[in-house]
Amino acid sequence: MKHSAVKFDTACIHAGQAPDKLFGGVSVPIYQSSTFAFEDADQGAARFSGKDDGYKYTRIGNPTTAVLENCIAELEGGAAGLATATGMSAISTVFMTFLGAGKHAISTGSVYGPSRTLLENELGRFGVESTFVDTSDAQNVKTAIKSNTALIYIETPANPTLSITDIVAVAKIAKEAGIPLVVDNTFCSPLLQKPLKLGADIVLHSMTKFINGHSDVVAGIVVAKNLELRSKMHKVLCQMGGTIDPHQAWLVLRGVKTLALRVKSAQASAMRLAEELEKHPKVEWVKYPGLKSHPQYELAKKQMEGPGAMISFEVKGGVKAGKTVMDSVNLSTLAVSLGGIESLIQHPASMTHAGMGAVARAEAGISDGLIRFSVGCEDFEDIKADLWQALDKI
Ligand code: LCS
Repeated sequence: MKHSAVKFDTACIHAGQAPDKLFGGVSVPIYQSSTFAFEDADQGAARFSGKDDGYKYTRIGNPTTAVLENCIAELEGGAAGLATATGMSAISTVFMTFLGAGKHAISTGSVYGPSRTLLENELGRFGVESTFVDTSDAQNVKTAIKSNTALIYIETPANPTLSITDIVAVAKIAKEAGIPLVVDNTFCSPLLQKPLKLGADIVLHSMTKFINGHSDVVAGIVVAKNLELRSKMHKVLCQMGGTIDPHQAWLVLRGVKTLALRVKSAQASAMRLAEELEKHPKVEWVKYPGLKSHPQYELAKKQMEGPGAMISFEVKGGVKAGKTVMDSVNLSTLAVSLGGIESLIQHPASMTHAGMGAVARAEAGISDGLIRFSVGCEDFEDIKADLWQALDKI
Protein backbone atom coordinates (compact mmCIF):
# COMPACT_ATOMS: atom_id res chain seq x y z
CA MET A 1 0.00 0.00 0.00
CA LYS A 2 1.33 3.47 -0.89
CA HIS A 3 1.30 5.93 1.97
CA SER A 4 2.36 9.00 0.02
CA ALA A 5 -0.99 10.65 0.76
CA VAL A 6 -0.42 10.58 4.52
CA LYS A 7 1.72 12.88 6.67
CA PHE A 8 5.42 12.06 7.15
CA ASP A 9 5.03 10.97 10.80
CA THR A 10 2.35 8.48 9.74
CA ALA A 11 4.45 7.20 6.83
CA CYS A 12 7.36 6.47 9.22
CA ILE A 13 5.11 3.94 10.96
CA HIS A 14 3.32 2.43 7.96
CA ALA A 15 5.14 3.08 4.67
CA GLY A 16 5.79 -0.09 2.71
CA GLN A 17 4.19 -2.24 5.40
CA ALA A 18 1.02 -4.30 5.71
CA PRO A 19 0.08 -7.10 8.15
CA ASP A 20 1.80 -10.32 7.20
CA LYS A 21 -0.28 -12.42 4.79
CA LEU A 22 0.51 -15.76 6.43
CA PHE A 23 -0.54 -15.17 10.06
CA GLY A 24 -1.46 -11.49 10.18
CA GLY A 25 1.57 -10.47 12.25
CA VAL A 26 1.43 -6.68 12.66
CA SER A 27 5.21 -6.49 12.78
CA VAL A 28 6.98 -7.41 9.54
CA PRO A 29 8.29 -11.01 9.74
CA ILE A 30 12.04 -11.53 9.68
CA TYR A 31 12.82 -13.86 6.76
CA GLN A 32 16.10 -15.04 8.25
CA SER A 33 16.86 -17.30 5.33
CA SER A 34 19.91 -17.10 3.07
CA THR A 35 18.20 -18.99 0.25
CA PHE A 36 14.68 -19.68 -1.11
CA ALA A 37 13.34 -23.02 -2.36
CA PHE A 38 12.08 -23.34 -5.94
CA GLU A 39 9.03 -25.48 -6.70
CA ASP A 40 10.81 -27.02 -9.65
CA ALA A 41 13.77 -26.49 -11.96
CA ASP A 42 11.74 -24.37 -14.37
CA GLN A 43 10.78 -21.96 -11.60
CA GLY A 44 14.44 -21.68 -10.50
CA ALA A 45 15.47 -20.89 -14.08
CA ALA A 46 12.62 -18.37 -14.45
CA ARG A 47 13.75 -16.58 -11.30
CA PHE A 48 17.30 -16.26 -12.58
CA SER A 49 16.20 -15.15 -16.06
CA GLY A 50 13.95 -12.50 -14.52
CA LYS A 51 10.67 -13.96 -15.85
CA ASP A 52 9.59 -14.71 -12.27
CA ASP A 53 10.37 -12.02 -9.68
CA GLY A 54 10.30 -14.40 -6.68
CA TYR A 55 13.20 -14.55 -4.24
CA LYS A 56 16.34 -16.62 -4.96
CA TYR A 57 19.15 -15.76 -2.55
CA THR A 58 19.40 -13.09 0.15
CA ARG A 59 22.47 -11.38 -1.31
CA ILE A 60 20.23 -10.58 -4.30
CA GLY A 61 17.01 -9.84 -2.42
CA ASN A 62 15.00 -10.72 0.70
CA PRO A 63 11.35 -10.05 1.68
CA THR A 64 12.19 -8.27 4.96
CA THR A 65 14.81 -6.13 3.27
CA ALA A 66 12.35 -5.26 0.48
CA VAL A 67 9.89 -3.85 3.02
CA LEU A 68 12.59 -1.57 4.43
CA GLU A 69 13.63 -0.49 0.92
CA ASN A 70 10.04 0.40 0.02
CA CYS A 71 9.54 2.21 3.32
CA ILE A 72 12.59 4.50 2.96
CA ALA A 73 11.96 5.03 -0.77
CA GLU A 74 8.49 6.33 0.13
CA LEU A 75 9.85 8.58 2.88
CA GLU A 76 12.37 10.07 0.42
CA GLY A 77 9.81 10.36 -2.39
CA GLY A 78 11.92 8.07 -4.62
CA ALA A 79 11.05 5.23 -6.99
CA ALA A 80 13.02 2.47 -5.26
CA GLY A 81 15.48 1.79 -2.46
CA LEU A 82 18.49 -0.47 -2.15
CA ALA A 83 19.46 -1.33 1.42
CA THR A 84 23.10 -2.03 2.22
CA ALA A 85 25.18 -3.44 5.07
CA THR A 86 26.53 0.00 6.10
CA GLY A 87 26.42 3.59 4.95
CA MET A 88 29.87 3.12 3.40
CA SER A 89 28.49 0.18 1.46
CA ALA A 90 25.77 2.48 0.04
CA ILE A 91 28.49 4.98 -0.90
CA SER A 92 30.83 2.39 -2.41
CA THR A 93 27.92 0.97 -4.43
CA VAL A 94 27.27 4.42 -5.91
CA PHE A 95 30.98 5.02 -6.63
CA MET A 96 31.44 1.58 -8.21
CA THR A 97 28.35 2.07 -10.37
CA PHE A 98 29.20 5.46 -11.84
CA LEU A 99 33.00 5.62 -11.72
CA GLY A 100 35.82 3.68 -13.35
CA ALA A 101 39.33 4.11 -14.75
CA GLY A 102 39.64 7.52 -16.39
CA LYS A 103 36.42 8.87 -14.82
CA HIS A 104 36.27 11.89 -12.56
CA ALA A 105 34.16 12.68 -9.48
CA ILE A 106 33.46 16.02 -7.82
CA SER A 107 32.66 16.05 -4.12
CA THR A 108 32.22 18.28 -1.08
CA GLY A 109 35.55 19.14 0.59
CA SER A 110 34.32 18.38 4.08
CA VAL A 111 32.45 15.19 3.12
CA TYR A 112 32.52 12.36 5.74
CA GLY A 113 36.24 11.38 6.03
CA PRO A 114 36.01 7.78 4.72
CA SER A 115 33.83 8.87 1.75
CA ARG A 116 36.69 11.14 0.74
CA THR A 117 39.48 8.64 1.39
CA LEU A 118 37.55 5.91 -0.47
CA LEU A 119 37.49 8.15 -3.55
CA GLU A 120 41.03 9.48 -3.20
CA ASN A 121 42.99 6.55 -1.85
CA GLU A 122 41.14 3.40 -2.85
CA LEU A 123 39.41 4.28 -6.13
CA GLY A 124 42.43 6.46 -6.96
CA ARG A 125 44.42 3.19 -7.17
CA PHE A 126 42.11 2.09 -9.98
CA GLY A 127 42.47 5.26 -12.02
CA VAL A 128 39.52 7.29 -10.68
CA GLU A 129 40.19 11.01 -10.38
CA SER A 130 38.46 13.17 -7.78
CA THR A 131 38.21 16.87 -7.00
CA PHE A 132 37.00 18.20 -3.66
CA VAL A 133 35.58 21.70 -3.59
CA ASP A 134 33.59 23.91 -1.27
CA THR A 135 30.20 22.96 -2.72
CA SER A 136 28.45 25.58 -0.56
CA ASP A 137 29.33 27.80 -3.54
CA ALA A 138 27.62 25.95 -6.42
CA GLN A 139 29.83 27.80 -8.90
CA ASN A 140 32.81 25.79 -7.59
CA VAL A 141 31.06 22.62 -8.78
CA LYS A 142 30.54 24.07 -12.25
CA THR A 143 34.18 25.16 -12.46
CA ALA A 144 35.41 21.68 -11.43
CA ILE A 145 33.50 19.85 -14.20
CA LYS A 146 35.78 18.18 -16.75
CA SER A 147 35.01 16.21 -19.92
CA ASN A 148 35.38 12.94 -17.93
CA THR A 149 33.28 13.97 -14.89
CA ALA A 150 30.88 11.10 -14.23
CA LEU A 151 29.56 11.85 -10.75
CA ILE A 152 28.75 14.80 -8.49
CA TYR A 153 28.58 13.62 -4.91
CA ILE A 154 27.60 16.12 -2.23
CA GLU A 155 26.90 15.95 1.48
CA THR A 156 24.65 18.60 2.99
CA PRO A 157 24.82 19.55 5.80
CA ALA A 158 28.39 18.33 5.64
CA ASN A 159 30.02 16.29 8.38
CA PRO A 160 31.29 17.95 10.60
CA THR A 161 31.37 21.56 9.32
CA LEU A 162 27.57 21.68 8.84
CA SER A 163 28.27 23.64 5.70
CA ILE A 164 25.23 23.64 3.40
CA THR A 165 25.09 23.11 -0.35
CA ASP A 166 22.27 24.46 -2.49
CA ILE A 167 20.85 21.21 -3.91
CA VAL A 168 18.62 22.98 -6.46
CA ALA A 169 21.56 25.00 -7.82
CA VAL A 170 23.91 22.00 -8.03
CA ALA A 171 21.16 19.85 -9.56
CA LYS A 172 20.72 22.43 -12.31
CA ILE A 173 24.46 22.40 -13.05
CA ALA A 174 24.54 18.59 -12.99
CA LYS A 175 21.54 18.31 -15.30
CA GLU A 176 22.96 20.77 -17.82
CA ALA A 177 26.20 18.75 -17.90
CA GLY A 178 24.38 15.38 -17.98
CA ILE A 179 26.12 14.18 -14.81
CA PRO A 180 24.26 12.24 -12.06
CA LEU A 181 23.91 14.08 -8.75
CA VAL A 182 24.02 12.02 -5.56
CA VAL A 183 23.28 13.53 -2.13
CA ASP A 184 24.29 12.06 1.23
CA ASN A 185 21.25 13.02 3.35
CA THR A 186 22.44 11.33 6.56
CA PHE A 187 22.55 14.50 8.69
CA CYS A 188 18.94 15.42 7.89
CA SER A 189 17.05 12.16 7.50
CA PRO A 190 14.12 12.33 5.03
CA LEU A 191 12.12 14.25 7.66
CA LEU A 192 14.19 17.41 7.17
CA GLN A 193 15.34 17.28 3.57
CA LYS A 194 14.21 15.52 0.38
CA PRO A 195 17.02 15.83 -2.18
CA LEU A 196 15.14 13.95 -4.94
CA LYS A 197 12.39 16.58 -4.82
CA LEU A 198 15.12 19.25 -5.13
CA GLY A 199 16.50 17.70 -8.32
CA ALA A 200 19.01 15.03 -7.20
CA ASP A 201 19.08 11.68 -9.02
CA ILE A 202 20.00 9.56 -6.02
CA VAL A 203 19.90 10.09 -2.26
CA LEU A 204 21.72 7.93 0.25
CA HIS A 205 21.96 7.47 4.00
CA SER A 206 23.99 5.89 6.66
CA MET A 207 20.91 4.36 8.36
CA THR A 208 23.24 3.74 11.30
CA LYS A 209 22.34 7.32 12.26
CA PHE A 210 18.94 9.04 12.49
CA ILE A 211 16.92 6.50 10.47
CA ASN A 212 17.64 3.62 12.85
CA GLY A 213 18.39 5.99 15.70
CA HIS A 214 19.38 3.63 18.50
CA SER A 215 23.15 3.17 18.05
CA ASP A 216 22.64 -0.58 17.76
CA VAL A 217 22.81 -1.24 14.00
CA VAL A 218 25.10 -0.35 11.10
CA ALA A 219 23.21 -0.07 7.81
CA GLY A 220 22.85 2.06 4.70
CA ILE A 221 20.46 2.76 1.86
CA VAL A 222 20.46 4.25 -1.60
CA VAL A 223 17.17 5.63 -3.00
CA ALA A 224 16.94 6.25 -6.74
CA LYS A 225 14.59 8.55 -8.62
CA ASN A 226 13.80 5.76 -11.10
CA LEU A 227 13.92 1.98 -11.39
CA GLU A 228 16.64 2.01 -14.04
CA LEU A 229 19.15 3.65 -11.69
CA ARG A 230 18.19 1.25 -8.90
CA SER A 231 18.70 -1.71 -11.21
CA LYS A 232 22.17 -0.49 -12.26
CA MET A 233 23.25 -0.13 -8.61
CA HIS A 234 21.61 -3.43 -7.59
CA LYS A 235 23.81 -5.33 -10.07
CA VAL A 236 26.93 -3.76 -8.56
CA LEU A 237 25.79 -4.33 -4.97
CA CYS A 238 25.05 -8.02 -5.62
CA GLN A 239 28.55 -8.49 -6.99
CA MET A 240 30.32 -6.40 -4.35
CA GLY A 241 28.40 -8.23 -1.64
CA GLY A 242 27.52 -5.34 0.67
CA THR A 243 23.98 -6.60 1.22
CA ILE A 244 22.12 -5.92 4.46
CA ASP A 245 21.19 -8.88 6.67
CA PRO A 246 17.39 -9.42 7.09
CA HIS A 247 17.53 -9.15 10.87
CA GLN A 248 19.44 -5.89 10.63
CA ALA A 249 16.83 -4.66 8.10
CA TRP A 250 14.07 -5.51 10.57
CA LEU A 251 15.82 -3.61 13.37
CA VAL A 252 15.98 -0.53 11.13
CA LEU A 253 12.26 -0.91 10.30
CA ARG A 254 11.63 -0.86 14.05
CA GLY A 255 13.85 2.19 14.51
CA VAL A 256 12.36 4.22 11.67
CA LYS A 257 8.88 4.07 13.22
CA THR A 258 9.98 6.71 15.73
CA LEU A 259 12.13 8.75 13.32
CA ALA A 260 9.87 11.81 13.35
CA LEU A 261 9.38 11.71 17.12
CA ARG A 262 13.10 11.39 17.79
CA VAL A 263 14.33 13.98 15.31
CA LYS A 264 11.76 16.57 16.38
CA SER A 265 12.66 16.11 20.04
CA ALA A 266 16.43 16.20 19.44
CA GLN A 267 16.11 19.15 17.08
CA ALA A 268 14.15 21.21 19.61
CA SER A 269 16.90 20.65 22.19
CA ALA A 270 19.64 21.32 19.61
CA MET A 271 18.10 24.69 18.72
CA ARG A 272 18.02 25.80 22.37
CA LEU A 273 21.47 24.39 23.08
CA ALA A 274 23.03 26.12 20.04
CA GLU A 275 21.51 29.46 21.06
CA GLU A 276 22.77 29.13 24.62
CA LEU A 277 26.19 27.80 23.61
CA GLU A 278 26.67 30.82 21.36
CA LYS A 279 26.30 33.04 24.45
CA HIS A 280 28.55 30.91 26.68
CA PRO A 281 31.75 32.78 27.69
CA LYS A 282 33.97 29.71 27.16
CA VAL A 283 32.73 29.12 23.60
CA GLU A 284 34.62 30.60 20.63
CA TRP A 285 32.02 29.88 17.95
CA VAL A 286 29.01 27.64 17.19
CA LYS A 287 27.96 26.31 13.80
CA TYR A 288 24.33 25.25 13.57
CA PRO A 289 21.99 25.74 10.57
CA GLY A 290 19.28 27.19 12.84
CA LEU A 291 21.45 30.10 14.01
CA LYS A 292 21.45 33.39 12.11
CA SER A 293 25.26 33.31 12.39
CA HIS A 294 25.40 30.23 10.10
CA PRO A 295 26.77 31.38 6.72
CA GLN A 296 23.95 29.60 4.86
CA TYR A 297 21.15 30.30 7.36
CA GLU A 298 18.73 31.51 4.65
CA LEU A 299 19.48 28.57 2.36
CA ALA A 300 19.00 26.14 5.27
CA LYS A 301 15.59 27.65 5.96
CA LYS A 302 14.59 27.25 2.32
CA GLN A 303 16.01 23.80 1.64
CA MET A 304 15.57 22.02 4.97
CA GLU A 305 12.41 21.55 6.99
CA GLY A 306 14.37 22.13 10.20
CA PRO A 307 17.96 22.73 11.29
CA GLY A 308 18.50 19.20 12.64
CA ALA A 309 20.22 17.84 15.73
CA MET A 310 23.91 18.24 14.92
CA ILE A 311 25.98 21.10 16.36
CA SER A 312 29.66 21.89 15.85
CA PHE A 313 31.46 24.29 18.16
CA GLU A 314 34.89 25.30 19.36
CA VAL A 315 35.78 26.26 22.89
CA LYS A 316 38.27 28.95 23.80
CA GLY A 317 41.65 27.38 24.53
CA GLY A 318 41.79 25.17 21.43
CA VAL A 319 42.39 21.44 21.41
CA LYS A 320 43.45 21.21 25.09
CA ALA A 321 40.27 22.90 26.30
CA GLY A 322 38.21 20.78 23.89
CA LYS A 323 39.72 17.60 25.35
CA THR A 324 38.78 18.78 28.84
CA VAL A 325 35.14 19.15 27.75
CA MET A 326 35.06 15.72 26.08
CA ASP A 327 36.69 14.07 29.09
CA SER A 328 34.32 15.79 31.53
CA VAL A 329 30.87 14.99 30.13
CA ASN A 330 28.96 12.39 32.12
CA LEU A 331 25.52 12.12 30.51
CA SER A 332 26.67 12.58 26.91
CA THR A 333 28.87 9.82 25.60
CA LEU A 334 32.32 10.40 24.14
CA ALA A 335 31.89 8.33 20.98
CA VAL A 336 31.80 8.66 17.21
CA SER A 337 28.60 8.11 15.20
CA LEU A 338 25.58 10.39 15.47
CA GLY A 339 21.83 10.49 15.22
CA GLY A 340 21.26 8.11 18.12
CA ILE A 341 18.68 8.56 20.85
CA GLU A 342 21.55 9.38 23.22
CA SER A 343 23.72 12.51 23.00
CA LEU A 344 27.19 11.83 21.57
CA ILE A 345 30.25 14.06 21.56
CA GLN A 346 33.43 13.61 19.49
CA HIS A 347 36.52 15.29 18.05
CA PRO A 348 36.61 15.02 14.21
CA ALA A 349 40.27 16.02 13.74
CA SER A 350 41.53 13.07 15.82
CA MET A 351 38.61 10.68 15.24
CA THR A 352 36.15 10.59 12.28
CA HIS A 353 38.20 12.82 9.97
CA ALA A 354 41.74 11.85 11.12
CA GLY A 355 42.32 9.76 7.98
CA MET A 356 42.00 12.64 5.52
CA GLY A 357 45.13 14.44 6.77
CA ALA A 358 45.78 17.88 8.25
CA VAL A 359 46.05 19.79 4.95
CA ALA A 360 42.73 18.53 3.55
CA ARG A 361 41.06 19.14 6.92
CA ALA A 362 42.28 22.74 7.06
CA GLU A 363 41.09 23.32 3.47
CA ALA A 364 37.70 21.84 4.30
CA GLY A 365 37.30 24.06 7.39
CA ILE A 366 37.64 21.26 9.95
CA SER A 367 39.67 23.07 12.62
CA ASP A 368 41.66 21.15 15.22
CA GLY A 369 39.49 22.54 18.00
CA LEU A 370 36.12 21.64 16.44
CA ILE A 371 33.89 19.54 18.69
CA ARG A 372 30.86 17.78 17.17
CA PHE A 373 27.79 17.24 19.30
CA SER A 374 24.96 14.94 18.25
CA VAL A 375 22.01 16.01 20.39
CA GLY A 376 19.93 13.11 21.68
CA CYS A 377 16.45 12.76 23.12
CA GLU A 378 17.33 13.17 26.80
CA ASP A 379 15.61 16.05 28.62
CA PHE A 380 17.05 19.37 27.45
CA GLU A 381 17.88 20.54 30.99
CA ASP A 382 19.91 17.38 31.62
CA ILE A 383 21.86 17.69 28.35
CA LYS A 384 22.60 21.34 29.08
CA ALA A 385 23.56 20.81 32.74
CA ASP A 386 26.01 18.06 31.75
CA LEU A 387 27.65 20.11 28.98
CA TRP A 388 27.79 23.24 31.16
CA GLN A 389 29.54 21.44 34.02
CA ALA A 390 32.06 20.11 31.46
CA LEU A 391 32.63 23.65 30.12
CA ASP A 392 33.16 24.81 33.72
CA LYS A 393 36.15 22.42 33.98
CA ILE A 394 38.14 24.36 31.34
N1 LCS B 1 27.75 9.42 5.54
C1 LCS B 1 27.84 10.23 6.60
C2 LCS B 1 27.40 11.65 6.48
C3 LCS B 1 28.31 9.72 7.81
O1 LCS B 1 28.36 10.55 8.85
C4 LCS B 1 28.71 8.36 7.89
C5 LCS B 1 29.24 7.79 9.14
C6 LCS B 1 28.63 7.57 6.74
C7 LCS B 1 28.13 8.12 5.59
C8 LCS B 1 29.05 6.12 6.74
O2 LCS B 1 28.10 5.35 7.36
P1 LCS B 1 28.40 3.94 8.11
O3 LCS B 1 29.14 3.09 7.13
O4 LCS B 1 29.25 4.25 9.30
O5 LCS B 1 27.05 3.43 8.43
N2 LCS B 1 29.61 8.74 10.09
C9 LCS B 1 30.21 8.53 11.21
C10 LCS B 1 30.60 9.57 12.08
O6 LCS B 1 30.51 10.77 11.85
N3 LCS B 1 31.10 9.05 13.18
O7 LCS B 1 31.17 7.67 13.10
C11 LCS B 1 30.57 7.25 11.86
